Amino acid sequence: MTRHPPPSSLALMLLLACPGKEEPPGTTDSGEITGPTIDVFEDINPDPNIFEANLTARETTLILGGEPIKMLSYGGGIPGPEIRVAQGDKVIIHLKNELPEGFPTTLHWHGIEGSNAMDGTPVTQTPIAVGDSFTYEFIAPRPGVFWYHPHIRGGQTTFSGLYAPLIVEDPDEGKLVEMGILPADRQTLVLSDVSTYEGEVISVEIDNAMEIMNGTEGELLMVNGQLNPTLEVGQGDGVRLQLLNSSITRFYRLKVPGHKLIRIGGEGGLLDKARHEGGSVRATIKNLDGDLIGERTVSLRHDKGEIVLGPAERADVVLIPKGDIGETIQLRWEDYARGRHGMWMEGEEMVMGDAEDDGTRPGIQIATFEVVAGTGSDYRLSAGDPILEAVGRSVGQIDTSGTTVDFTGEAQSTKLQGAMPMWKEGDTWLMDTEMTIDGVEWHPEKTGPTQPEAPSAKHASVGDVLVWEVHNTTSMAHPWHLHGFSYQPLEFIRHDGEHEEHKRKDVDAAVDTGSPWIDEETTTHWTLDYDEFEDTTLIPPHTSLIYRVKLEDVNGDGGAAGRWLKHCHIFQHGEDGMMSELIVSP
Ligand SMILES: [Cu+2]
Repeated sequence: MTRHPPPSSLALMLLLACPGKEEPPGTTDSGEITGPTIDVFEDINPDPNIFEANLTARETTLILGGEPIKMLSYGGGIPGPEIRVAQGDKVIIHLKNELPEGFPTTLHWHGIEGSNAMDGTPVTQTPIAVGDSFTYEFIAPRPGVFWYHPHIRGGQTTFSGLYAPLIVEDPDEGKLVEMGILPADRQTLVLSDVSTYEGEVISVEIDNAMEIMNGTEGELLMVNGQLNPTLEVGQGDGVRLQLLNSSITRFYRLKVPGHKLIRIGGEGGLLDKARHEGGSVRATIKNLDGDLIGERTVSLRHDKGEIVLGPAERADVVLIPKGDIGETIQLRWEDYARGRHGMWMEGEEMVMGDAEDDGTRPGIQIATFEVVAGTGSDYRLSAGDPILEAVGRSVGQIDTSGTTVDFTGEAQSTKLQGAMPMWKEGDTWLMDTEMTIDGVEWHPEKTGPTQPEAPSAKHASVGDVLVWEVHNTTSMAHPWHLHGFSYQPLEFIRHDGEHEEHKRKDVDAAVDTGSPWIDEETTTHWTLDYDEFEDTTLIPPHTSLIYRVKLEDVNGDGGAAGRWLKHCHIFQHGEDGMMSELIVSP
């Protein structure tokens, strides 16, 4: 089958960011280009349980591969400054918006629970105009790796550099390091990407159906704002890597050749036990009446010991470097079969399906670990070893007392839907993108907090326990994000029969035991065999995620009530309409 590039009449235009005033970066006497000025970011509050700081959103110049790029930043640095606090601390950030005209902004504290008025979205506040300031104040109730970014023009501004980690430490971390369970060395790795044209970040706010459908992936892959940085790791010591994918679209299948990454925690803090991700899972097959009719193996589309991070996902992992002093170890981006689409002609008809290279694009080395002299420790950790259990604790399961609300099944589930209608006018093929939740596009940015509620909003009350099914009816993976509450994933259900109409490589057929799953009127079920809290989860194509969430007022101040967004975190999908809200009554 021949695949043709889309016809040029489809207006595949990149609308480049308007060139503004040029601010050439500085140069040293030797002619070397020097980087930007980075603002001081320090705790100005003497109370040890309060972190308070000033933060300015403004333009900056990042030197990437020796070339200056005009970007947006928090305080001049890419990524922005890390906020690191203890569980239960109060965070106060005085944000000044010094972005260029056309960039009103908000700060969304991704994953933070219980402070609706501080959620930083267009349904909780009027965006901060250029030149204005706003003070955010909230409690960090749960340990974990979180982050912050704007929630208005979020795709463009995040692509342009507005992202930074927010890490909430578990009270037992120090003890776990002393016990030798966690490594003493700890590094935060912020993974992001960008594409530029003539020194400026390209526009991702483009009217191009295929680009919206696939999302924009930047050509330059950065770790902590650098191309392939070298990070030192001690021989014999483990290193704890706190990972954040702040890319607007790019999925990372992280691989360290010759090593297995061991996951110890992530979005909801530390896990009971260390674990390897990836490989395959055993699943049960049910017919449409719900009767068990068999078992099969389902590939997770990445190898054991790799970590997959969709946009906005985070992980806390341990790497135990092998090798002698002076040797280097690669951290690699590998492609993940996420259902990136392509188009081609079949006879007279334009058709769409998985891109031919979906999941098979060549990998890229994104960082280098250099083995240096260690501290003399002989650090060891294996999958299955206790983490929280080593201090007599466990993640536990959500308290199910209270009213249970059932958001599962055909009538009550939330459905992620995507369509790309194509039609021919004369000799020209035209197309449009419709990314929706429950069939409706919703754009909360347009009118701010007075925006009428989303047509597909769900309603519940503080204290309710929701069992919630989010059904991805599309043929690409979407990272689902719920604001304000962390949930516990329970089960994935693949709707096998839904694949009939989609043209794809049957990537799972090779590893499924039994017949390929296309055309089968069955569902395939697999459950999580460990407890965890998350706020962003990749939902594979034609699959439902079932999770349980308690709408707890964690800070006891009524802050759980309000309008909370829920959306796909591929920014262009959310902004095209794959966004809705959960409205929580007091
Ligand atoms: Cu999406």
